[in-house]
Amino acid sequence: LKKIAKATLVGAAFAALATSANADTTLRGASMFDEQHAFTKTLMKFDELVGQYYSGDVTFDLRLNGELGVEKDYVTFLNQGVAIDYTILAPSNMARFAPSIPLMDMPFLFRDLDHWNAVLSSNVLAPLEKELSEKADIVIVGYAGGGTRNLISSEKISNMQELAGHKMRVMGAPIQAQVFNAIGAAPSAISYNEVYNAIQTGVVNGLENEAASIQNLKFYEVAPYLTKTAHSITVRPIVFSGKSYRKLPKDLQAAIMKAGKEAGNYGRELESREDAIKLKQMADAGQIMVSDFANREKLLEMVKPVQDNYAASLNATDLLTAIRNK
Ligand code: MAV
Repeated sequence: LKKIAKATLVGAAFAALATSANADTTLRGASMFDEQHAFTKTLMKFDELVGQYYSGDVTFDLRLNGELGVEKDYVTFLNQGVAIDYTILAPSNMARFAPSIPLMDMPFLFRDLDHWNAVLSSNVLAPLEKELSEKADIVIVGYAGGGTRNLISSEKISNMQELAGHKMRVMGAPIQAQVFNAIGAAPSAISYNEVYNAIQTGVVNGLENEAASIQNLKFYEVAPYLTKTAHSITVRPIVFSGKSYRKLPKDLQAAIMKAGKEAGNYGRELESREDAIKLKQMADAGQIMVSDFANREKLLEMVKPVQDNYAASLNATDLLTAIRNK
């Protein structure tokens, strides 16, 4: 529990008279990870910056280690305006509420970090933000992420043959399953907090994830083979519940927007920089065995029509082209 920005001591008598806009506001956040993970550090930076930019009193209650569940739960909470006010979410975990939002984190969307950076520092994703706000009542206040997702499995996978029929967990958005189907794997959507067990019991033989989370949640214990498919560079919005946001004083809303953008930049720099370091730490510790994938270019080719169809089904072909052309 983190308390900051208690700048002034408000006397009891005054406090009783204070309007709700002046009264202390507590904002609750959630992270699936401990203090070491880039998402937690980003949310803590967000708290700190809001405290700095807002002249009133605001208290942050950031719950870690999945105490309040996983992203699939958080998205429901934010939509309903209960339990939490803010967090970081994978767009593919918001598909139920806004079907086009996973377009921003579908596999093989970004060529490299430069492309990813160019997209995130432009406003090309604005139409998706609008849809999320209208359909899910969730406000994007910044963009974190920057991890590169690879396959991680209990058996070695280094070519198309070994990938064929590979039972793997994917995030809940249909486009995720479609992409991994298209490259020959056998994906199933499983809740993130059940994945470790599902691998241990052989329900699936692996997942796809980025270094920070593989390390934090120790997925390597059950899936020590990491295959460098580098199929996604993560886009992870810092999100606020619209229902909570609208209740806040205008100057606190402004502080949140400013802090969100800056905390996002901080998080992206941090996670993208640490990605290779974390892979190396796990490899050096003998926790993962890293191999390249023989035909990465081929995967890209197989996936492109799936991306095109998905965008077309959302009337978002122009948007996809704009992202690709950044
Ligand atoms: C990683 O922990 C993060 O990218 C997180 O945002 C995702 O929800 C999670 O993977 C996942 O695969 O569900």
